[in-house]
Amino acid sequence: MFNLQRFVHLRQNHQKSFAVLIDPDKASPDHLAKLVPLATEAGAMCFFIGGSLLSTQQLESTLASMAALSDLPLILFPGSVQQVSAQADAILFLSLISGRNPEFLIGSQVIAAPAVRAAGIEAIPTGYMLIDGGAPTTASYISNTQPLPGNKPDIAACTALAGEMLGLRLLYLDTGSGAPHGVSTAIIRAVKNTSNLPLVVGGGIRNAEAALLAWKAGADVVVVGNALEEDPDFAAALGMACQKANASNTLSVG
Ligand code: 1GP
Repeated sequence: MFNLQRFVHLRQNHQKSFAVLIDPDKASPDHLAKLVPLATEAGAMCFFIGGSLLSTQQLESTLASMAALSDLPLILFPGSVQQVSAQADAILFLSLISGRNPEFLIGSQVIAAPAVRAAGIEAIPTGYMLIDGGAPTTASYISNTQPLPGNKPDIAACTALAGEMLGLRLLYLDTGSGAPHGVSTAIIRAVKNTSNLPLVVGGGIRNAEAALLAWKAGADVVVVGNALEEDPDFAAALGMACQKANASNTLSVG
């Protein structure tokens, strides 16, 4: 199944899942050897790999190590045009629709498109929305964009709808890696009620309760990076929380 279809399938079937974000700068071989099998075992749907600012040249070696440790899809989550690799299965082909910086709306995509085609990987057209999570993040600083206000669900909903009308296929709401707060449930709910696209939510999710709140508000996929960098064993708790979310969903849907 193509990777986009896996996200669509979750949304259509009211199922929840999670993705693990790997920042190649922080991914030592020892860390990967611990986290990747734990996340796979815990039921993660895929790995996202990338970062707003990569200061080492470890993307290729990280992908190679991960492919040897897990059969889960490796999906690039690029912070720049350099983060394209044929070793990945797919790339979130992001347009930063919360911002007004043309480089991240279309400029970088023009430069990266031939590299993605040459790599032969699936491009998943993704409306990426940075939401204010209580402090500036590397993502907002590097992209030179202002995040959407954290308390304006209506702006988030209209932005998501515009992204859908422009033909994007996936929405990603993100307060940015390490943000003090995650995306508010009001924003998740507003976007979910407005758009039919699969909904990915990340940034600042540090425990199972926060993940459950995001799923309950409407996230189809929750992304966790920092919390698993600090404690790979959190993967098991996240997997159990996801099973719980799916069980209660089945009850409410059925
Ligand atoms: C960031 O959504 C991801 O782009 C994950 O954020 O590292 O805060 O979990 P954290």
